[in-house]
Amino acid sequence: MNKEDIIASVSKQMPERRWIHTQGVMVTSRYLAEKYGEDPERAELAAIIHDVAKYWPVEEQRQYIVKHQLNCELLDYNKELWHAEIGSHVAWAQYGIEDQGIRDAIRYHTSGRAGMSLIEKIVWLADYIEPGRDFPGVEEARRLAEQSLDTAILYGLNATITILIERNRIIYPGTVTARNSLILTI
Ligand code: DGI
Ligand code: FE
Ligand code: FE
Ligand code: FE
Repeated sequence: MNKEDIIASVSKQMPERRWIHTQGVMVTSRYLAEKYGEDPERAELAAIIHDVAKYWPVEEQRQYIVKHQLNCELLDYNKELWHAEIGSHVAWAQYGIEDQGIRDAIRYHTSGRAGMSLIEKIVWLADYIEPGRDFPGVEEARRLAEQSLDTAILYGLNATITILIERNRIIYPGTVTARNSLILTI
C-alpha cells in the first residue's frame, strides 16, 4: 500500500485528536531522523502507523493478539501496551510493510526494549515529545532530545515508570530492561 492509502486507512481508525497526535509524531520523527542520521521516510512511515490500533475496542485487541499468535505475555500486563504489538502486525499484514526495522519501531513504541535500534529510539521519543504533548517534564524531555536520544529516552522511561509506581500499577519487565540498558550505555 502506498503512503497516502496507509494515511487514509490509519486516520479513519482513530478520533481527530489522535490523528493530530500522529501527525505530530510524523513531524518529530522526521526531525529526529535527520538530526541523528536515520532515513526520514522510514521513521515517518513507522510514525504514521504506530497508534493504528490504539482505539480498537479492548476485546478486539486481545483477540487479535491471540488469533495472530503475537506476544501473549502482554495480555498479563497493562492494556496500553497491546496496540503497539498489534500495530506492528497490521503494518505487515494489511499495509505490506516488509521492513522489519519499521515494524519493530511500531512494536516497541510503548514498552521500549533493551538495545533499541536508532529508528526504535526515534519513534519512541517522538511519541513522547511531539508538539501536541503537554505534561510536566515534556519541555525537559524536548531539551534533552536536542543533546542525546538515549538521555532523553531514559528521562521519559524514568517518568513513565515513576507514574506507574505512584499509581500502584504493574510494570512490563521489558520497560525495566529498556531503562537498565540505557543506563549501562550512557
Ligand atoms: O499511544 P500513546 O498514548 O501515544 O503513547 P504510548 O503508546 O507510548 O503509551 C504510553 C502509555 O502507556 C503511558 O501513559 C504509560 C502506559 N503504560 C502502561 N503500562 C506500561 C506503560 N508504558 C510503559 N512504557 N510500560 C508499561 O509497562
Ligand atoms: Fe501508542
Ligand atoms: Fe510512547
Ligand atoms: Fe502515540
